Amino acid sequence: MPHLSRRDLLRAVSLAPAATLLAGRSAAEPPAAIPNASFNGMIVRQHRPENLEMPFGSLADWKVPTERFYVRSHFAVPAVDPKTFKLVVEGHVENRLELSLDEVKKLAPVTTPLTLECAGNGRVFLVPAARGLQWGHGGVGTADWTGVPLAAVLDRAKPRPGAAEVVLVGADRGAVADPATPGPIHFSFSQTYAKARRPEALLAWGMNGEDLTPAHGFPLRAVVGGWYGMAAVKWLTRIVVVDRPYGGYFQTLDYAYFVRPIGEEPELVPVREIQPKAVIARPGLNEVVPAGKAYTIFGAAWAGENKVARVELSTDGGKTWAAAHLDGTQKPFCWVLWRYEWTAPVEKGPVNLLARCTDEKGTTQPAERDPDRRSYMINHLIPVSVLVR
Ligand SMILES: Nc1nc2c(c(=O)[nH]1)N[C@H]1C(S)=C(S)[C@@H](COP(=O)(O)O)O[C@H]1N2
Ligand SMILES: [Mo]
Repeated sequence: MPHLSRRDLLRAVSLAPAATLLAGRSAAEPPAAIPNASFNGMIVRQHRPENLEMPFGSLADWKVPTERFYVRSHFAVPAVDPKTFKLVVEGHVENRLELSLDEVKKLAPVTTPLTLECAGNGRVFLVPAARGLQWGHGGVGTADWTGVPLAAVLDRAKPRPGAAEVVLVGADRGAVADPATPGPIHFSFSQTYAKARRPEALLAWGMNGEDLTPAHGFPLRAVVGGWYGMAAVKWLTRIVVVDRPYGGYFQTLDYAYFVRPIGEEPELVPVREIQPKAVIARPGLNEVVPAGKAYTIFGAAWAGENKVARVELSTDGGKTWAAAHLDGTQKPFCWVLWRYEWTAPVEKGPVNLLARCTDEKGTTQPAERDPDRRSYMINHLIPVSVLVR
């Protein structure tokens, strides 16, 4: 199995910007060399099933090309034949449906960019270490999605009064060891009925202008703008409308976190809305930055269902903050690229950089990790230490 150690990778992504800097180019340009051609420079977090991360230091454009878009799959990719494909819509509905792929595609298609982030993105930074795939910052990406609003399919199925949630079921299946399932189960996750009716809840067959690839859910998947990735069920073949909260494995025993209703015991609820977060793409960890010289700090920020109101940078480990410049492309449910023109100090030594995102509602990133979030929704401030030399 092709293998790239974390250290090799950090070296590859951190040396390249330094080299471009010396050549007089902006540090905001991506590293020229992509390591490990067989996986297109992706970090292999797991080989089977395939789980791939985009090295965040290679972030180049607002849209991530499909072959650079992270892959998060719990089970092997199922074979779904587009010719015999049926999307079944059932449960708490008047009209049980069985739609062919062509019938789905005929329902008022739209193309829109949406950012998808895995709820475990950034897990490698948790202290103490948490179970699960050890994602760095690259379990996130923005792509164009072509599909139909889930609401259009629901309308045809005519949900009955009292519809509470919409369960999406993938064709993939397997047994999970920890905590153990009673046998093989399908991947499934629900949306609230209100979210399922919103225009950013899509059933997509296209990604970046082409058919979905097998890894990203061919032939049909959900993409749910503003919600963490686990709601974006791939290889979608079944939709079940239910009249009560869904108790599926993945949203009770897996992607769930604690809330504390006042005066009550901590209670597990499903992970849903993406939290605000800014991530520095360049410089990379331990990158050498020339003393007294200009350096463009560059990254992305996103805030789920809310707009990114501002991104701030601290070059003194969080004592003082200054506004970063937000790039022109700002769309609902999408990340925004940002840059900060920094003059590195003349004194040599390590410097801690921090980026912080605040959304339009005034919610900002927490300085400390909240353990009630278990191993999900990771958006506390994570410093990037660089060497000024
Ligand atoms: N059927 C199915 N859908 C799934 C998953 C899965 O394992 N099976 N993983 C989910 C998770 S946790 C994430 S983060 C996104 C990742 O989508 P991507 O692989 O296209 O980036 O798919 C979601 N949809
Ligand atoms: Mo995920």
